[in-house]
Amino acid sequence: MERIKALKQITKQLKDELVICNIGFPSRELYHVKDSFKHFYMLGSMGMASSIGFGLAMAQEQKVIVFDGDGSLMMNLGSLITICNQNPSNLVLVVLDNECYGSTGNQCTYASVTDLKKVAEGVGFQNTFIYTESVDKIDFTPVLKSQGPVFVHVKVKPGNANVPVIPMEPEEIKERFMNELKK
Ligand SMILES: Cc1ncc(C[n+]2csc(CCOP(=O)(O)OP(=O)(O)O)c2C)c(N)n1
Ligand SMILES: [Mg+2]
Repeated sequence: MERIKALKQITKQLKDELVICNIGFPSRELYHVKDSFKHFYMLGSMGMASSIGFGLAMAQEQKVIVFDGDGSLMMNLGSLITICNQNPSNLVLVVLDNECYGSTGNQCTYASVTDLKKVAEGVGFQNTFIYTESVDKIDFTPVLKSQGPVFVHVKVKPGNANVPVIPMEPEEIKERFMNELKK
């Protein structure tokens, strides 16, 4: 399946978790399939979704779902080590792995060779999941039942959906999200 289908299927199974989404098309697609005041679309800072999600998980008790990309995770791989050792029980890190920098034209990453789930397990993640490209329906129940930090590897086909840019300024996205957190 392509990234947008994985986002659609996973978000359908979420309730009111906080969501941090990776830069570029993943955020555009998530906004298109489902928008919420509980979504933070991270525009600009490639690699930082996992770190932002981690900080947020440590700072409060609600469950945090991070949608990251293979290229972005590999740009900030140290984040995995910090997350694992700090052990936030309310953090789920989902890596939508299309083996490329999809948002900038599908340039290959090393994810076709480097197995990111094995990397997470090597770092020490106890709860990891894989949904391979052949999976047609993502059952997210076991993930949501697992104690965090959880690492979820979703292999997706390259391809960006034809969806428009998010019609909000970054400041607006940030303020909307922060106001929601203060509730
Ligand atoms: C530090 C930095 N380098 C490069 C970019 C340009 N850039 C934006 S998104 C992106 C690709 C992200 O790839 P990945 O995390 O795998 O997500 P995908 O788009 O494939 O879902 C790149 C290279 C950036 N925003 N910041
Ligand atoms: Mg990618």
